[in-house]
Amino acid sequence: MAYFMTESAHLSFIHAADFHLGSPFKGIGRLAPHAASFLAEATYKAFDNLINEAVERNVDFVLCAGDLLDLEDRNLRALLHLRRGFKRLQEHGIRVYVVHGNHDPYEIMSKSVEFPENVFVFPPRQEEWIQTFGRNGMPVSIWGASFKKKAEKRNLVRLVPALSAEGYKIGLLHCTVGSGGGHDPYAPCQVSDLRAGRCDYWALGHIHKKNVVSSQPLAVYSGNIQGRSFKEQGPRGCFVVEVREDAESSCTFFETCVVKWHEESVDVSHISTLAELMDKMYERVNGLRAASEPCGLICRIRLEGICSFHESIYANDSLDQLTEELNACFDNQSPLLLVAGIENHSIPATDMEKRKKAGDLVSYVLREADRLEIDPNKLTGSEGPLAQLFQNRRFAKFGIALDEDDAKQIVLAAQHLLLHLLEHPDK
Ligand SMILES: [Mn+2]
Repeated sequence: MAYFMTESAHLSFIHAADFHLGSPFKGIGRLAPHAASFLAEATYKAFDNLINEAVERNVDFVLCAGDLLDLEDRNLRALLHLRRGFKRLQEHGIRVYVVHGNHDPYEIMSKSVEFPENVFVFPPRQEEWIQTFGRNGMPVSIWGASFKKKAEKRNLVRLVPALSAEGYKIGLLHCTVGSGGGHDPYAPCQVSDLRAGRCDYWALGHIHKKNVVSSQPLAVYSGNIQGRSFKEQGPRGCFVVEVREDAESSCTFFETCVVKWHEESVDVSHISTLAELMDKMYERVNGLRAASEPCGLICRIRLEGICSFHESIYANDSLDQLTEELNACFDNQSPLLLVAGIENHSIPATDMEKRKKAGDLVSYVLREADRLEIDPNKLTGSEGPLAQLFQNRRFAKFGIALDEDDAKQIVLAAQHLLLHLLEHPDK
């Protein structure tokens, strides 16, 4: 396929970030060999897609906004693959500008790899703008600053050189704008800093979800090129930016990922058996698979609604067996389809209010559960029923906190399970 530059564009470049080359996928448990090998290649293939796109579009340069790989993994293949991709760009006369982030800090990266000559890596302190030109001779100035170490505390935006720069100005940074939404708040800054920062385009990395932080000037997170867990659902890729002679710019997203993560809700209200549920899930997953092609899909199913066959869901690890069966239906298919699990959030059809009034032991227990004070802090505190889980060091790493709604859901699910166990002690 050939791409043609918009006629009026005097400059075009790709902005990408957070490749995390070679890093593992999370939250999918044990995998069949074909799935495991496909996923082991996913970040590399997404990176190859990015390089192909740059070559086909014949852009002027590629901006890489940090976390190109996870140095913690000490993955030599990832380093070599990165260098090979950049060499391919060199063969096509495409320049590369790089800053390093918390996963590939400058101090370690600069000792680990020698990039080809078309690659310019911004050090942690860059005093001057780098001058270059677009294809039609349009002057461009680029400035960036790498993380020196993992925990970068500086507000890097404030380091923009005070000296004036020529032409279209680009800032390249790995940083946290605002609160960071759950990412480590390294290199913190505010939108107001970016606005004051004398750039026409801020190419940002670190936040994995694509986001246009500001439109005037343009400040953009391109997101990561390949999602690696259910926290990173949907399409992943980068932006191609085209700039007109009057410095007016447009940015277009394109996908690079080879597999997408997706959680699908299935309403069980109009289903009465596990076999019907199986058919409905198959149909739904098959539709999702077709829609995401040529990209693969890792999905998780969330059962919702009022369920008339709750008993069978609890019995004999039904959900694990349904998951296995679904995966068997799509086994060895290309592109990859993987059902990572089925989560039950449905409510049993039993009339709980009526059941609570029956006057027997079960109804007494259910009423006692109703009287529980639902305070998330008490549930997770040192005396609470979830204390052991929340004090576990490995669990604590995930930084999960319960709000009141979560606490209510947990108590409600416990009531349903309790009802099931008391009425069917043999299952
Ligand atoms: Mn980062």
